[in-house]
Amino acid sequence: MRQLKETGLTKEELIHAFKQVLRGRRLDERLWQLTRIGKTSFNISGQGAEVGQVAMVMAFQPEKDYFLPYYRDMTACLAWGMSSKDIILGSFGKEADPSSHGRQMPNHYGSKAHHIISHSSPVSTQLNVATGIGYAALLEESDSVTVATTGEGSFNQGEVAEAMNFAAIKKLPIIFVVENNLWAISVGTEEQYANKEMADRAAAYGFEGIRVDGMDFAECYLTFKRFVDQARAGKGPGLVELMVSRMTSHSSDDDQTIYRSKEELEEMKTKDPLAVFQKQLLDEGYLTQQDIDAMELELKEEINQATDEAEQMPDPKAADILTHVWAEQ
Ligand SMILES: Cc1ncc(C[n+]2csc(CCOP(=O)(O)OP(=O)(O)O)c2C)c(N)n1
Repeated sequence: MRQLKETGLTKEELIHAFKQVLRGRRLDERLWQLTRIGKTSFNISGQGAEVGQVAMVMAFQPEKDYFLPYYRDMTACLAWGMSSKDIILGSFGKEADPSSHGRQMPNHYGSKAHHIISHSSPVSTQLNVATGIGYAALLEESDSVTVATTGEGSFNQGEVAEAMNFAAIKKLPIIFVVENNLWAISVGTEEQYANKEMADRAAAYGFEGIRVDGMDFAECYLTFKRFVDQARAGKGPGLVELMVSRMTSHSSDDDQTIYRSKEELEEMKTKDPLAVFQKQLLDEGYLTQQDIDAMELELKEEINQATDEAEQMPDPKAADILTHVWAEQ
């Protein structure tokens, strides 16, 4: 694993990165609790992908770049600028939910203020929208870069080929990201694809693809930084395959112990990216256990307050259900 000093990031930036990872994990745990006690209807979780997601976001400039996340990207959306309360408002489906004012399913993150574009439920369609945004950047001579994420199962959708091909032809400033957690609901990789790596597919379109270990913060950050710099300089798209794990069931509606072996689930616990990143920061002298305890306390208070405030906000009115669904003319 690469050392954190290789990133060139300051101590403050690395501590900030860890806090975003921890915030993502603790907030997701809260979202699960809310489904279990019947206060919310659904959760789909990015536990096991947080370190790769934060490293990815730190290579972009959220004030000018565009992010098209998929449903496991809560931690990435927090790192991009959304707040814990923004996320919980979406889980409760409140009118103040910035993603869709409670019209969409939870976990379909969006925030106009933050250049985060909410995705449709048919998987991977956000990649084509990203290509459109990248094409607009080219026509407008803007130096913004667009990033779109998806899962490895979803990466087999036909429209992904169209998005990547057009992006390559026009040398669009887009980073395509596959978060490969080895499972598409209950379907393992041997039934999803026959090529070795998802990253290999980029070469077929004429651009570079690379696979990175989503537990290695420095490697992820430096890879994204290189791709983003290239894209911003007009050198075209890149593909990053982030190897992550799915530490939970697919969603709050299934039970992964039915289709994953006990051994696999036990082994995964030893590869928790939060624990790995925390240990690295302790070992390399960026944090003490005391710092982490204080951060835990602060996040607990933040998440408790965000939950209470979000729960008390008004629900959407039935009579207004068709507003915010289409663009106003
Ligand atoms: C076009 C389409 N087909 C099927 C589904 C149902 N579906 C939702 S998530 C999912 C699995 C996606 O797996 P993967 O891309 O590996 O992402 P992961 O959930 O593992 O992160 C499926 C089949 C859908 N939403 N859209």
